Amino acid sequence: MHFTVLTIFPEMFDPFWGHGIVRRAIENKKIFASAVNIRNYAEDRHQVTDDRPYGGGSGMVMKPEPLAAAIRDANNTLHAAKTVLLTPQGRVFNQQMARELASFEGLILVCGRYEGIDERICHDLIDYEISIGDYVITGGELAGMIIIDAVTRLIPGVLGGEEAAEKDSFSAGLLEHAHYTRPRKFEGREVPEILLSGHHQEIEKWRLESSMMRTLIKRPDLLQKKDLNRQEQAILKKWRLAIEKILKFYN
Ligand code: 4GY
Repeated sequence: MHFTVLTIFPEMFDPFWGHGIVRRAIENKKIFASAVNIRNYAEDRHQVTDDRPYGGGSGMVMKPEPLAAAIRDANNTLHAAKTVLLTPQGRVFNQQMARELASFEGLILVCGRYEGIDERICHDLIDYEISIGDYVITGGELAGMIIIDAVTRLIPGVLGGEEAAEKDSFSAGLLEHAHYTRPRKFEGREVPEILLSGHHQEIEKWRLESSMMRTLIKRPDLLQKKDLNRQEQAILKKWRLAIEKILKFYN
């Protein structure tokens, strides 16, 4: 996978490329990543990338010419890449979209600043408009990092066998089970006994229960979307009944 980021702040990406799993993926040539300064494509002496909005008002808009030149150049270098604009007006990013993006050979991520980019860029040169959530940040760079991070860990060979992305319960539409490590007793609170037992089948059962219960309590919307197998249906029924009992007690 090739990532090219177009931004007026390419230095923001240096620490991102330089740490953790993203760094390892670059070192092992599982991903190729660069951040390119849109300013390099500005033709004027002062390399201006913004201008005042037509129709008036406060703030500045990113000029179309440098951005178009940058996108076209990236597209010529990265054959068959998809272009992604990070914007609160895009489709809200999720794991399924991460999987789709991971299937492409290259991604060109366009990071806006100021009040936004000239509308004609969005129409002509952008394949996907993606939002990382319903809030506004000061530029597309952090959003771009989130997309790259989520996509990178899905590239085959990026995670080790133990960490593998298919093992995430989120990829099965559930929240992760609870995790514990040493010590056995921390501030008076014990690790669940079953996790110390060495009964692998029982531990797997406990983890599925933990996943399902947490999803039911914290993110019931995820259960609505998910196809449940027999075992999962049984667990869910049990927890719903248990919750119902508690609620009855307090009524
Ligand atoms: N939310 N998801 C987001 C964002 C900032 C002005 C256009 C978001 O993806 N990007 O809030 N972006 C704005 C800042 C230019 C992007």
